[in-house]
This record gives sequence, structure tokens and C-alpha cells, in this order.
Amino acid sequence: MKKLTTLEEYIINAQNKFPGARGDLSQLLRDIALAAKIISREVNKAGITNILGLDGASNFHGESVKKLDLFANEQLQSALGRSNITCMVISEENEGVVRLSDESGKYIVYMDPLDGSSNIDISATIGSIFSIYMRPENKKHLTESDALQPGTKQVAAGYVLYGSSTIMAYTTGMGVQLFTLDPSIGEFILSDKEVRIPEEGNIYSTDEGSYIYWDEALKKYVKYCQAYDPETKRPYKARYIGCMAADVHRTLLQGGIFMYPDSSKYPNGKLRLMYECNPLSFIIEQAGGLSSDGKKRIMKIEPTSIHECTPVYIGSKGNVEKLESFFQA
Ligand code: FBP
Repeated sequence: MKKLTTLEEYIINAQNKFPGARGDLSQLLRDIALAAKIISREVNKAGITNILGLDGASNFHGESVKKLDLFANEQLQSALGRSNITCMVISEENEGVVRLSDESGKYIVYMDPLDGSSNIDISATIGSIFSIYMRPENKKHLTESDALQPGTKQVAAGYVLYGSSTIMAYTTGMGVQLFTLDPSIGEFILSDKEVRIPEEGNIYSTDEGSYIYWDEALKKYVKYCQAYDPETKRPYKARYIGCMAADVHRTLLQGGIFMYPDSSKYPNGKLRLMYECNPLSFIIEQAGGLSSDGKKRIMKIEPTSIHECTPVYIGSKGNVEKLESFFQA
């Protein structure tokens, strides 16, 4: 019988590798896992608990908010508020920073509580995404600008997928681990260790319905993916779940590229740098892949606002480099 390793055990073993560690980051990951279990339970019975559909309100992005968006936001914020470890939370659902624990906590957490909202009412895969930074040292009262740190400064990041099974993936800069929730025992169990993304893949993932809004370089790259050339396993397959966390998870396991470009419809792209693109870039880079805005590394972008967007091209090294070559041409 294969020895099962729970998330709890894995976190403690990893922490023990750092004799000086106080266990704060470990507790933070546990808090996020607890919220994920509660959200997973709600998602799994969403059709019969009146939690589907719109809440009726719009958020400050001008998007109509789903009831599950708010539920997930509340669950994650209350879990992060359990221990005095998080000083500030920046959420897709809150316009400004949310201050926790009289600001004495040492971590800043960015989150997209419910990613892929358009999939909620059709019971397709949705996710939660998180990104963790240290607070600046020797600073008592923090401002929003203290949360504006490049992705290279992340101390941990990850996502949870609520799909055919509930999966939690995270990195603390020591590779990528995947855990699968066993609802019968309420435990996340280690299911994949030190995951590596394939060097090259034959899957491209983007909303092709937006083709007319794209610039020529991207149109040429997608034509390249669709061209017939068995030697380079083309034409590639097109796959698009409509939930970035899920599309990037497939890309992590099967290789290829996920793209959400800037376009005449979204001049800066649609996806958020700090709580969608940076955390998923940290995961993919830790697995040996690349993440770019078409020209430079996503994690090198110096953020100027907590909700800013960026074009994103993320996935296998070979595919992202090929994409970038079309932008340089
Ligand atoms: P939400 O976080 O509001 O769900 O928005 C992000 C997202 O749903 C991504 O997960 C997904 O990749 C993208 O938007 C889908 O956008 P579109 O509907 O334009 O294809």
C-alpha cells in the first residue's frame, strides 16, 4: 500500500528543512487549504444550495458578481484572518487593500477567490489563485504601494481547482507539488511531487473568438499552430476551458501554451498581473516553463497598481520562445 502523505505532513517536513523557520508560512498555507475545502464543499453541491447565479451587485471592475465569488472571498479572508500572520489581503473582489490582524502580520496575500466565474453556472472547472509576499521590513504602517512588488519577490504561490476532483498546487520556490482532496477524510493528499512541464507541447489555448481584435503577430503564430507539419506535431490541438487556473494546470501537465493577449478589445489584456499572472507564472517557472507578456518575463514586471492587467503567454519553454519569436519578427 503506497504511503499517503497529507498536505499537513508535507508542509511540516518542508518547514523542518529550515531550522530557523517559525512556521508562519506553513500556517498560512494551512489556512488557505482550509478555505479551499469549504469552497470545494459548496461548489460540489452548488446546484442545490441556491449559490449559483448572480448576487445582483457589480464589483468595481464593472463586472456582475456571482454569489460564489463572494462566498469564496469571504471564506478565504476569514481563514486568513484566523492567525496573526497576514497583514494585508488584496482580492479581485475588493477595490482597496483589506487590512488584517492589526497589520502586525508579516505576509501580504493577493488572491483571485474564484477564477473562471463564467464557468460557475455550467458546473465547469473553476479555481482560486493566491500569491504571497513578505511585508517590507521596519515599516509599521503599510500602504497600498508596499504591496506593489514584482513577481520575483513572491515567497509562495498556488491555485486550487474545483473540477472533477479538487486539487491544490503550490510552490515556495522549491518546485511544484500537487495535492488532491479526499473528501471522505477531508485531507489533501500529495498526488504529484516536483512536477516538471514538458519542454514542448502540441496544445495551444486561447479564446479564438477574439481573433479579429488581435495584432498580426499573434494571428501569424496561431496560423503556425494550425499549419500541417507532422515533424513538429502540427497542427496543434486547441483547448480552452475559460478558467485560467484550469487551462494553466492542463498546460503544466501536458505542455503547450496558454495565451490571453492584449488586443483592441483589451488594450492591456484582461488577466490581472498580481493575482492571476504572477502566481501562475511562479508555478510554471518552478516547473521549468516560461511566462511572458510577449516581450519580457511576467515576473519581472514592476507593478503600478494592485488590479493592473497584462497580456500573458505561459507554458512550455519551446512554445513560449516560438511565440516570442513572432513578436520579435
Ligand atoms: P475571473 O477571475 O473574473 O473569472 O476572470 C478571469 C477569467 O475567467 C480567466 O480565468 C479566464 O482565462 C478568462 O477570464 C476567460 O475570459 P474570456 O471569457 O474572455 O475568454
